[in-house]
Amino acid sequence: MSEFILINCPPWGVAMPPLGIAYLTTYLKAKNIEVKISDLNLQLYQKADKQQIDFWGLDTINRILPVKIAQDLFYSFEDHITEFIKGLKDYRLIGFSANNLISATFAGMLGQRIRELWPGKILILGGPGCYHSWDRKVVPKEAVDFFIIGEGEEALEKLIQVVKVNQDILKRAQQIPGLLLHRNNQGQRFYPAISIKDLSKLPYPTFEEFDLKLYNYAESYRPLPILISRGCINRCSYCIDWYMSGSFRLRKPEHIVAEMKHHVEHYQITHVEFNDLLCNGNLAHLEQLCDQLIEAKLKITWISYAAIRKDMDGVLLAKMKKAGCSSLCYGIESGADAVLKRMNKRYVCQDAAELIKRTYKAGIEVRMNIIVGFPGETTADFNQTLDFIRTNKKYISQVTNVSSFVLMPGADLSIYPHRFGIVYLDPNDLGKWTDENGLTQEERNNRVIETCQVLKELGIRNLIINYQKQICKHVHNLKKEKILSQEPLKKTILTKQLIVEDIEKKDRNQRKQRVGKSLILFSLFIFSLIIDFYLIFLKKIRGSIIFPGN
Ligand code: B12
Ligand code: SF4
Repeated sequence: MSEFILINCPPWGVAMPPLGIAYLTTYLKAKNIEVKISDLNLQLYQKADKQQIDFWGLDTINRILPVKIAQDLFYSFEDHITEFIKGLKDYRLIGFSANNLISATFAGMLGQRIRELWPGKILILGGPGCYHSWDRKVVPKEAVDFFIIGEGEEALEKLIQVVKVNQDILKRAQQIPGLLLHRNNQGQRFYPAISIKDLSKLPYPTFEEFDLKLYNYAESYRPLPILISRGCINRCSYCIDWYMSGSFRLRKPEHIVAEMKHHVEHYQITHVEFNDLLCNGNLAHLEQLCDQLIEAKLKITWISYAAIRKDMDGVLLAKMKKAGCSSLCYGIESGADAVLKRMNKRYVCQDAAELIKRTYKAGIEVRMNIIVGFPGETTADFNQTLDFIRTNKKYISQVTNVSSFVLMPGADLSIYPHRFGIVYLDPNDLGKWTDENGLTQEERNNRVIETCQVLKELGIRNLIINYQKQICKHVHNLKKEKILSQEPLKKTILTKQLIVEDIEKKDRNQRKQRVGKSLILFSLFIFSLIIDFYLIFLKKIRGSIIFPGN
């Protein structure tokens, strides 16, 4: 029996197995380390009643009330969780995987319960949900011994080796790049993990530990997730993914094709979803991949996110279609060039319009995402977005995500709010901000509603709507059903305060660094002036600088 277990914490998608844990288990297996997995997310989802299902609703995963939602989720499944914890008795090391702030909070609560029962267990937390310092603050000290920040394969392997040796665990663990002490952190020096250079050397996930029958969109659509790359080539001002995912790296096409072949042969799948941030970061690579997929004659279709690129021509798109690409979701985000510029997008609306037309003509379904209420977005800009949809409706099959803009801590917009005209209305609430035009959350919500109405009128599908009122409605529903825990909201507010403090601290540090640099430059300038004057003086009294006396 294995001594190690990895647990996928809710809420997360349930239509496909979690790729993070899948990568970790296959990697460890290749290193002869046996690890168990448990998808608690899926287990709770399967037990959920009509009201509880709401916790997995895409639009409930919002930063505004993460602690509250995690508490409600935890307490409403308490009996099942208690039983689940009993089953963890024999594991020495328990790893939680958290994809967002709610699941990180949930993992913290789970860790606390486990600690009460078995104080000696080694508890760790990894995944995007604990990447940032402000996210980690929702996890109590006693709940987790270590965080693993960023890619987990190498750090987890090293930690398990240390645990196996069972000597000086704390001392040795803190040397591991990517590992951060939490419970016993007394000023540890953290060494960030270096992104894995050659992704083709990582064994691809084989999903042997998962019961794949349990994950499904529908009987006819049973995809598996894969990655053809990690990282992103772009640097959008509102985004945190590009730096969380490390530098942009690609897997060799033959390695990707081998993975797809494996899935077809072992699981008879006919669909794959690329979980990449974008599939068209490197067009030459994408073309090679398509060539090899066509040659492999896999009866498989795939979908992916993609960025708007002027240089993505019809020939490549036709090849992608032939290679099985059935749908591309473009993060177009706005129909106004002024807004795209603020977003640091590398295209103008015309480029987006032309690319979706080419995509449609190649027979690939076009999906897109939209953000409304971006700082600085005027009513005229917003109307341009609606016009963009109207003008291009023929080509758009789905607007996957309509979001009211959310300030993500860590994004350029949050670090440099003044550059984007952002004014915080309440220092305790990051959700409350306005811009130079006085844009309110109500207006942002109204723009979401208006967009959805236009989509409805045009007959364009819309999958996810993110706006803040949804959250209130969700909490209100829970209150009505009396499953809302009685915990005060204090902790939520505290989290937001910590987020604000963190950003302010970061800002202060950056200011200090800037002042330091300016001081050094100024001193160098003064020093060079002194030398100049000295040389002039020397020349005056001796006639020459180099050969005195000449
Ligand atoms: C694909 C994807 C989805 C898919 C998921 C499908 C699926 N089941 O696989 C879909 C479209 C459903 C989705 C939905 C959402 N997503 Co999403 N998604 C992603 C994306 C692009 C990739 C995830 C992935 O597969 N990564 C590949 C694997 C290999 O990487 P990984 O999971 O990070 O795991 C590695 C490390 O983190 C670490 N690790 C992970 N777990 C553990 C555990 C331990 C113990 C250790 C040691 C290490 C470790 O090691 C792993 C291997 O290196 C990420 C972006 C990103 N950069 O991560 C966003 C992301 C995770 N999603 C995010 C969000 C917000 C959402 C939504 C809420 C969006 C929305 N409102 O619509 C929903 C929520 C879904 C739900 N119902 O719960 C955020 C989370 C932000 C945060 N920190 O809070 C991210 C980071 C993107 C973002 N910045 O907005 N998403
Ligand atoms: S293209 Fe997408 S993942 Fe890349 S920086 Fe922009 S928003 Fe982030």
